[in-house]
Amino acid sequence: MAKWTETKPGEDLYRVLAPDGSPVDDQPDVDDETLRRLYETMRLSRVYDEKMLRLQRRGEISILSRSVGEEAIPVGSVAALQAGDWCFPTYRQTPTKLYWGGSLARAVAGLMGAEPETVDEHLPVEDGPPVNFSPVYIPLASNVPNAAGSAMTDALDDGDAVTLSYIGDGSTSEGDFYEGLNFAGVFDAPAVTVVHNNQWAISVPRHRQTAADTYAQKAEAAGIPHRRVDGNDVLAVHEAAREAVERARDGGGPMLLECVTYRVDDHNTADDAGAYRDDSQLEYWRDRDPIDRLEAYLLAEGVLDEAAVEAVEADATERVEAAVERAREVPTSDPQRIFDNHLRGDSWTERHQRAELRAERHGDNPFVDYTGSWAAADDRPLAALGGSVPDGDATEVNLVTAVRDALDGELARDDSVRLLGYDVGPIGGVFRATEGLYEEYGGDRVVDTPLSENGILGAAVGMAMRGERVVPEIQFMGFFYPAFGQFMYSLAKMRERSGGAFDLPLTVRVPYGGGIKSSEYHSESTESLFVHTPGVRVVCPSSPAQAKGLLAASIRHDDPVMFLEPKAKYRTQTETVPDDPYTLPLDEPRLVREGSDVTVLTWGAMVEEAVAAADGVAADVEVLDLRTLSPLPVEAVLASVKKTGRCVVLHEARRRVGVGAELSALVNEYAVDHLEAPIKRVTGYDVHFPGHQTEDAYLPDADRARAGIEAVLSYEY
Ligand SMILES: Cc1ncc(C[n+]2csc(CCOP(=O)(O)OP(=O)(O)O)c2C)c(N)n1
Ligand SMILES: [Mg+2]
Repeated sequence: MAKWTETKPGEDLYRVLAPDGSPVDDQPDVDDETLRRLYETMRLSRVYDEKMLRLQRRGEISILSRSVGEEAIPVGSVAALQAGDWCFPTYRQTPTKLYWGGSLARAVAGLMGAEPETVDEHLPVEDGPPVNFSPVYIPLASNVPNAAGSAMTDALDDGDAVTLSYIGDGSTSEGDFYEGLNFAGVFDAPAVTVVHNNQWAISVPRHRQTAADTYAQKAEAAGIPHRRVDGNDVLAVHEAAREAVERARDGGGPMLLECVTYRVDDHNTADDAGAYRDDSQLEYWRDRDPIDRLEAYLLAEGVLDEAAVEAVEADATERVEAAVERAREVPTSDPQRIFDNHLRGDSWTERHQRAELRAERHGDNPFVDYTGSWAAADDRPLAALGGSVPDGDATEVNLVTAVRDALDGELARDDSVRLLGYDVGPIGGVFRATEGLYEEYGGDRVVDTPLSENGILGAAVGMAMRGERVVPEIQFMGFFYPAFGQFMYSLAKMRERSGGAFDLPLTVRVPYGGGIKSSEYHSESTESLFVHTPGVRVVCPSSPAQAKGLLAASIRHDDPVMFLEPKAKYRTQTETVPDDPYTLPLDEPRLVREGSDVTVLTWGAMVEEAVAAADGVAADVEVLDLRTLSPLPVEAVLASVKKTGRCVVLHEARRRVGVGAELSALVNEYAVDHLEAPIKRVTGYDVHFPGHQTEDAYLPDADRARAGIEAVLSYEY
């Protein structure tokens, strides 16, 4: 197999110390205390990495990515921050947290696979680092849009924090990188992005990553100034980062630094670089080791002597050994921890699955509803669920106006509420759901963004991490797909992966569904993709009064919510809606119509069709508007079906592996004894949403719903 060879970096890099440790020009402008701290942190990181490798070889920790030979980049740059700033590292920048006094024992316990909650319990954080750290990012480049959002918060709120993020050379090929830079550029946000260029991305070298001369020049396209730095010279990295950070803090906007080093190590402990890399360069790079370089300078300048150097090493070794001992004392995580920090509240699903996990270990009957009976869990009658729309002054409005009024109400009552999206500003949204709000609240609260669904979600996550209550809009559900990266990696997972440290009080508004004779991709119903994902609540209103109360409740909730608006109903229905803000309870369905012969489970635009169908059959039809699709209101569903013995699920989305399939499976597992007929799904077909001439053939309506209800009613075993 041919092995790759990479070129040595050019001489255009900014450098303070020559490889032998002598100053290139003037004496560096760094005080002795900082010099010592830079040196001590790099040494600590090196000792830690060596120890972790030994633990990995012994099977005490799983896979490990080290920073050996590359310490100058994270250490030099993070040292440019000050208390209150923000740092978004990847797996390659462990030393960032070490510089700011992050706990070694917690880092080791994490590598040992302890769940974050167990670590918190047994190794509590006494004083967190004065710099704020996001969780370490594993999905490449996904931190960059979140960091942009964090920095946008300061740009929009006149804050004075600076946000620093890191990205590997290979990861600059990901869309998230450019989307994040572009947002930071447009909002002139105080974001400093460090490209940690170690010239390899696992086995792939630079020339397969880009045809550009440098990684730095990628910032050019986003209008962001950039600089290339010798990444093995911690003082050069530090000085360049300090300038960039100061500039950003002073309102100068974002900057990108490309710090060039070389990965002298394998990519991680599962990798063998010798298999694809010509190792002839290793000697050159080992001669340029960043710790040796700074050490030579410090010895020459008398900042440290030989005894002090030895003491630094001894101290690092002692600290790492002590941390390993403490981490070993953290007990193995309780399996129940896997359920922690997904959604707030007491859902049937979580309660049931927690109990199931416990019971399976004891060999209990797997068909048991482990939550106990409906009556035991909640003895309210179905009719009492879902809350009620309050009395008071009210106006007849359509659904899109109700959405707008809810947004208006929340913007007025809470300064941390901010709308974000494409066309949400002066034009008021393509459906006019934000009409007049830009004029009322200004462009810093009703924020038009670049055209990038993934960027919108990524920035919204970063803002939410900073405590903003963000309401991003994705223009059409059919154009949500580019945002799935941020949806899965950050939005749905941030609370869980941070052990509950970060809430994301985000409500993503997404107009969904067909029936408006639109063009391709403008009519999708992808709710099952969201419902399949843990960590997000999915809410879908069916009428103006429902939309206003549920949207306000979603915005006030601390979990991320996907708020699906049935756009076919935006202007076709009106209802008397209270003028003042109000909320309706999430996670509870609404009994639209009480009946005893058959249950129709439905939501959103299909509720109206279900009611029309029910009016047309000679039977007592119960219609449940589920309203929250994740977590599903399972108890109410089971209670209704147990009462009627028959069930139809009506939804607009495709059938296969849809929410109807899940409901059908739940009824089958926990209420099959009560069923007098198979469960019938009346849904869209398993095709791509058709063109507008044929959309009526695809979409379920009252007639198809009625046929389904009659089929179930007349079924005989
Ligand atoms: C989105 C995504 N794709 C793939 C991976 C698997 N992966 C982990 S590290 C890596 C290479 C990253 O290279 P680079 O950006 O240069 O960073 P380095 O590891 O060299 O610091 C890959 C492909 C991942 N973590 N995330
Ligand atoms: Mg790399």
